Order: sequence, then C-alpha cells, then structure tokens
Amino acid sequence: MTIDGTQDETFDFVVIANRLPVDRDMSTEPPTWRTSPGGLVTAVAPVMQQNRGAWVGWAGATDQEFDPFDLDDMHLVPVPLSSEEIVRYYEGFSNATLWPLYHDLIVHPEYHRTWWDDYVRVNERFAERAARVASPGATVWVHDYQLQLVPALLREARPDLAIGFFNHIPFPGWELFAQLPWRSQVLEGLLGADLIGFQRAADAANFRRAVRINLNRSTKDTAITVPTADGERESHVAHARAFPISIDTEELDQLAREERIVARAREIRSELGDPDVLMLGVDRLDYTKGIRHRIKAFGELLNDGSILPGEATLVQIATPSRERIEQYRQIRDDVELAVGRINGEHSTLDHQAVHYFHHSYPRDEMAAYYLAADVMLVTALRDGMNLVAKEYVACRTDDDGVLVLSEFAGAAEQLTQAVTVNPYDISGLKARILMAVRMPDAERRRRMRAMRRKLRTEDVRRWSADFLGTLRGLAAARQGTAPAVMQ
Ligand code: GDG
Repeated sequence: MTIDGTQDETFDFVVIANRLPVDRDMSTEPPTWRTSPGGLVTAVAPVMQQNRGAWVGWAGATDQEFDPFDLDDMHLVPVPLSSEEIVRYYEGFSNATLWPLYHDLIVHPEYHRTWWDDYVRVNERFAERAARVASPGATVWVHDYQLQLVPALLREARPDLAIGFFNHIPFPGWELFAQLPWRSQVLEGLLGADLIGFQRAADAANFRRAVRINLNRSTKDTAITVPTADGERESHVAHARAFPISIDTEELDQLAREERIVARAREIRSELGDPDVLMLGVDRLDYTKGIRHRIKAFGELLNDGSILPGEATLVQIATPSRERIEQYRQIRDDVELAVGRINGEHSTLDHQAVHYFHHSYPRDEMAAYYLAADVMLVTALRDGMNLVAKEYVACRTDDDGVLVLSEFAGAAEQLTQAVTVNPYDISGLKARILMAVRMPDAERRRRMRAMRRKLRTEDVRRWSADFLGTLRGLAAARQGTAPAVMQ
C-alpha cells in the first residue's frame, strides 16, 4: 500500500540498492526529482526499460516519506530512513563497521550492537518494500554491503522470486571476517540468494570458505546447499562466483572523441603550464584508495631528484565522501598536509608540483582529464574493482597513456597490461611510477591497445547480461521450468 492507501503496482524486474538513482532538487517549487546517473543505472537501465522494472532505495532525504513515482522509464520506490538510522545503519554499521572490515582493516572497524540493530531493521524495511512490488516469479537484484540481509528476508517472504545479490566491494578472508560479531547472520542473509556475485574469484572463494567454517556447510564448486530455517528440508542451492563489473566503454569512447573534449584536454594541459608529464589521480576521498601513498612516492621522487622540478605535475581530484565519519576527516587532513608539504618544498611561481581539488566534476570534465593525463595513478590499498582505471583506458582513444594500477584493485585481474604496483611498497611504487613516466612510445601503445580491446567486449552491459542470465537459469532450474528470457 502507498501512503495514500492505493495498491502497489508490481514488476517483473526489481533492483534494490541503498540509494535510488535520483537527487531531490530543492531549488524548484515544489521540489522535483532529477536522475543522478551512475554505473549501476547504465548497467540496469536497458533491462529496466525492456522489462518494466522498479528500483527500491533510499531517496537521500531523511525523516521523509515519498510515494513511488516514475522517472526516465523507471519506477522508483523510496524507502524512508530516519536521521538516526542514517547515523547507525549507514554511517555506522555500513561505513564504519563493514567497509573497513571488508577492506583489510585499513582502519579499525567499530562494532556496536545499536548499529547492528538498525542495520537489521533497515534491511527488513527494504525487503518488505521489495516484496510488495515484485510480481510472482519476478527477478530481484540486490546490491551491496548495506543490504546483505535482504536476500534471506526476501526468500522467506517470497520463495517464488529469483534473487540475485552483487557485492561491489571485496569479501575478506575468514581470518578477518571472523571478527564480525554477527558473521553468521550476514552469511545466512546472503545465502538467501540464488546467485551471489563478487568482483573477483578470490572474493567468492573467501565467502564460500566462511560458509564452510562458520556455518559448517559443504560447498561444491560454486554451489552451496541451503536448508530451510527449520533445517528440515533443502530450501535451495545458492551459487557464489565472480562477475567483474565494468563500464560503458562505448559511451566513454564516443565522449572522448568529441572535439570539445579533445580541445578541453589540450586546454587543461596548457592551463597547467604544459608539463612534460601530467600525472592524474581520481578518487572518492577514501582511506582505501591509497592517495597518501601515491603522494608520498611522488614527493620522494622530487626530493631525490629522480623527477626534476618542472618536469611533472600531479593532479589529484579527491571527491568529497562520507565526511561525517571521523576516519574520513582524518584522511582528508593527512592528504592535505602531504600536498601542502610537497608544494611548499617543490612548487615555484610558474610551476605547481601538486594540484589538489576537493570537489567533484561533471562527467565531460572527467573525460577531458583522463585524455589529458600521461600517467594515471590508481594505487588503492584494497578496492573491489576500481572503475576509474577502466574509465581512463576507455577514454584513451589515441591509444596513448600509462595506467599504474594497484595489484589490490579488482581491475588488475582484467587490465593485465597495466604497470602493476604494491602501494605499500613505497620504493617499488616510486620505481613503477618512473617506469611509467619513461616508458617508450611503442610500449605505451601496445599496452594501451591490449587493454582497450579487452574493455570493448567486457563492458557493463555484458556484466549485467551475464549476471541476470545466470540468475534466471539457476532460478528456472530450481523451479523445474525453462529459463525465462530476460531481454
Ligand atoms: C565501489 C567500489 C567498485 C569520482 N569522482 C568523480 C566521479 N567519480 C566517479 C568515477 C567512477 C566512480 O565515481 C568511482 O568508482 P570506483 O569504482 O572507482 O570506486 P567506488 O566509489 O569506491 O565504488 C569499487 C565500484 O563500487 C563498482 O562496483 O569498482 O571497487 O569501492 O565512475 O568516475 N564522477 C564525476 N565527477 C567526479 O568528480 N562525474
């Protein structure tokens, strides 16, 4: 039922994610909704349009209830969250417990029972909304670590559904995951799905191992047999395997070929004083991204004279993120201190060593930066995939440019021609940055061409088609029917 008491419409395809792909524009009277495009929208929009899909998620405003509405061929179902739930479920359990725990404990995860209680409550609310809008036998795709309990809650309410879950971030090894006081509830929550997707095969293997150790269940290849809650009979078989996410390669390639983007790329270089080498970092300002490590390496290269002052400039775009969480304030301070130090020591009136921007840019501007940069630095300490690495490659329509890529980012498994680095090894990082800066033209092009070939076929549409095709096949096998065709 909606707020005004009318019956909910139902849909054959339902996406559930923490956030709806919209922002509320408060400058108009009355306020209106604007779509906020992101990777997930691109991935699921074609399926949404062909199957009349719905998207269940938080609308971004606290303590407010909204009725479902249609926007850009999508039916959006807002889930209300109170400001207290945002503190405990989102900033707390999702981003100060699960995020650091799933990213190798780069900072200490905090475990609070009140946060967990709200995580459970909010997951129940998402599952309940989704159960109401899903048609009989619908395909439901749940996204990310904020909603790990939703698959089991949904299965309990609606055993007729085909339920998929995709984890966008890493899944830690048992030795780390074991810390979580609610580890078995989280595993059971995920096992409600028919298909649990991860970025890397290693993440899926970590999950299956946790299931074996913690729940004492056997696994066979990707399959895990899940009993019903009373343990009496077999409920279903869940499969856990890798589906590495990608980007809309074609769209970025086209964008980067537009004359205005090419001209803007030239303009960026000239505004920066036409450095011989332009290095670029683009990240949410997050402690997982290794921003401090890359700045430290760059500073040392200038200190020891390996890179001459005036030879290279580093542009670091650090998009504001999760600013109410203490560790995010800390990383911001650390990065800004490091940038200030390097600039104090190495900048001159006509050459600045590091240009640091703490704001976000329109997509066109990002494409121009990618096209302008000779060396792209992706030095994450741990990252599920890292789409920035793939976007850089997609924008290099000139087959030039060098990608320096952390071996701890999922993207390193697909972009094998990148210059890979262990960002914890500052000497090694310096050597690899120098290698990128001095790489001969022919080698740069050979590597870039190979990476571009890969992304041309392995794009985000292929990713969602693979995931949803596999999910429909598994659900059909469970129900003993032929797989329904998802357009
Ligand atoms: C999570 C996982 C996984 C950044 N600044 C601006 C801007 N961006 C865009 C980038 C890119 C996206 O944000 C960031 O994606 P990443 O993959 O790099 O990282 P997370 O945000 O941590 O994403 C990650 C991803 O989920 C998908 O599964 O790859 O591992 O952590 O698309 O371009 N876009 C614009 N202006 C900015 O200033 N327009």
